[in-house]
Amino acid sequence: MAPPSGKRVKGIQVFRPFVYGTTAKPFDDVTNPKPPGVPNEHTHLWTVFVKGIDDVDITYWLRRVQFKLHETIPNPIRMIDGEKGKPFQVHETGWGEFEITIKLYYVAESGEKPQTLYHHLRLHPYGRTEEEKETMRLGGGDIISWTYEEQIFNEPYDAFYDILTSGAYPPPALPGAAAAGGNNSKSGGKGSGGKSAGGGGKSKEKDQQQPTQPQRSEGGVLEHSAMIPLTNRPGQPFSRETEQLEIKKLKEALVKVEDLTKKMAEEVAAKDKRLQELRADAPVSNKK
Ligand code: SLL
Repeated sequence: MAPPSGKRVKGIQVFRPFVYGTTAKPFDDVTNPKPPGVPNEHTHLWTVFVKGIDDVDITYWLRRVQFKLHETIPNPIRMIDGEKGKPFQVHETGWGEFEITIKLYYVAESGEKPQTLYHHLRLHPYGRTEEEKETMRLGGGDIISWTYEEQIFNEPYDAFYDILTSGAYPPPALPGAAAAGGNNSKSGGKGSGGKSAGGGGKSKEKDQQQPTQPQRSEGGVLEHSAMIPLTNRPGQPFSRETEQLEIKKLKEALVKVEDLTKKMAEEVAAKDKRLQELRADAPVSNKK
């Protein structure tokens, strides 16, 4: 593809958050029966995806995504063209985990070459404890492996810079959202500022999974912006809230490490003292 005419905007970096990963669901006769035609040995239904944070549209910068699946899967190379506001995704069934190659193709105006990501399809939660394994499960038992990522456009071309910064606006309401009381009921219109109407109940720690009316996350992530939500909502674990929790965990871990280091140093000092005492007491002939 020919590079776009025009200049690059010097000294500017624009970033856009996005999420990629897999969600897998084991087949079972009650909640997830195997559809007809699915081979006997297949144990899971799974999805691999690339999407905007809080499900906002990313097709204004990402044009298509190629998912390269395992060779044992029929037609392993899947090219998915962007549809505004929809995730780029592939649904499959299978029995084994493997690495998926995800190639991102940017809009022509960007002049950017495609970029490749790698993602391990996770079908089985792992961890030392049940609790650790549980963090890989959503409420419905789905096994998730999701990654938050930021796409950086370094010194974008003029025309692409204009696309990226043409004004942020509220996203449409989620399908099935209550007509009134949603966080971002369809107010439409461009550039109506950062805040969204209150609405959605404050979510609790981590991703809580009670079935609720689908609502946008608190914090009003705008389309065409680099915002991330203030709080989580079911299925949307990447937010300032999560960030704060991670920071808290890191701080607590740091205190623990400092504590251990102090204790260790005390032990070493005590042992050293004991060694000096023993040396002092030892018969002269043993001294070197
Ligand atoms: C493993 N190295 O041994 C991996 C290979 C392959 C997964 C996993 C086949 C699906 C189909 C399938 O699930 N392949 O037949 O459509 O675990």
